[in-house]
Amino acid sequence: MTSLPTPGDSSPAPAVRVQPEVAQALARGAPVVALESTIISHGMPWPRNLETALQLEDEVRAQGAVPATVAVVDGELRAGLARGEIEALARAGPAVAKASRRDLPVLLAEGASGATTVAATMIVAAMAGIRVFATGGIGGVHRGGERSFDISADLLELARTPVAVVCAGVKAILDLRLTLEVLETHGVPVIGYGTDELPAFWSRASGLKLDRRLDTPEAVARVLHAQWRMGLGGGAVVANPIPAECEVPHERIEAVIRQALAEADEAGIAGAAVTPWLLARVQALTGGASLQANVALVRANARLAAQVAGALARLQAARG
Ligand code: PSU
Ligand code: MN
Repeated sequence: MTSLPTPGDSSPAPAVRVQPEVAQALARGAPVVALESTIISHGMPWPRNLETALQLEDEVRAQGAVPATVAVVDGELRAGLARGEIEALARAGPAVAKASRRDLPVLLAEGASGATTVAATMIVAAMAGIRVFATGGIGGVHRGGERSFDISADLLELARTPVAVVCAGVKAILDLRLTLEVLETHGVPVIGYGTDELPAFWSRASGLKLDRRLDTPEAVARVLHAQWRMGLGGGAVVANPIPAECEVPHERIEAVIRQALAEADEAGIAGAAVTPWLLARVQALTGGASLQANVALVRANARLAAQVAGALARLQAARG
């Protein structure tokens, strides 16, 4: 799991500071949904990022669940942020560190702050006891990943950490087929919510078949419950297609992605900077259209995640 004791060190391991409202919900078995913060700092421009982060919390609450936005604040792992803390992340934007698994120890040691990626949010959520998490798109295998080895740590986290990630699939800046292959290799269930195909973030369909389609939050919760009850561990992807009225035509996005990829190559962008750089470039080239779609799909994911968390809480109460 996520916290192995270090030999010879008897000091208490760093824990997650869980907001009181979140801790109370977890203690009484009520549904909680984790939300990530890289999407706030690196995924959307100010002030839309703050507006969206707060809307996501409202969406979760409207379904009767408690939101827990995750970040590292002054060297502390946090599940559940105050409004002022969310606003600080939103205002800082890309100036705040993008924190994935490998970055957490450094931030803790230095007492620094960071916006958590899908991988890091899963880790903090699992440590806090939160099982369901909503975001926009997960990281994956980049185009050309078979040569560059640029594979998001999100995929390996999904293999090891027991949190379900509700997302709108994978952005086409990535290689969707290779991403599915890596998830399959690592035994991560990928569930299409009301669809047989992997959604491609801005598009409802990608042409890539999934082997599992489920149509209700209860059905999704039953799979998660079975996975964890049998001790299989690991996470799951719940892929929820973008609302039809918000889709962006594939041809339009593809042209923009090709341009962004060529520019990134030209500029020598590498490592952790690649994903934020491409996301920002695609957003700039498509203007308001992709941002509006992005906001709509994350809100839909927050709603579905809250429903799944509710169904899971009912199952756990009934069966233990
Ligand atoms: N994909 C998106 N929007 C995002 C991200 C990915 O459509 O905001 C962010 C998430 O925080 C994700 C991270 O966990 O980028 C993946 O980065 P990398 O590819 O460097 O692992
Ligand atoms: Mn990468």
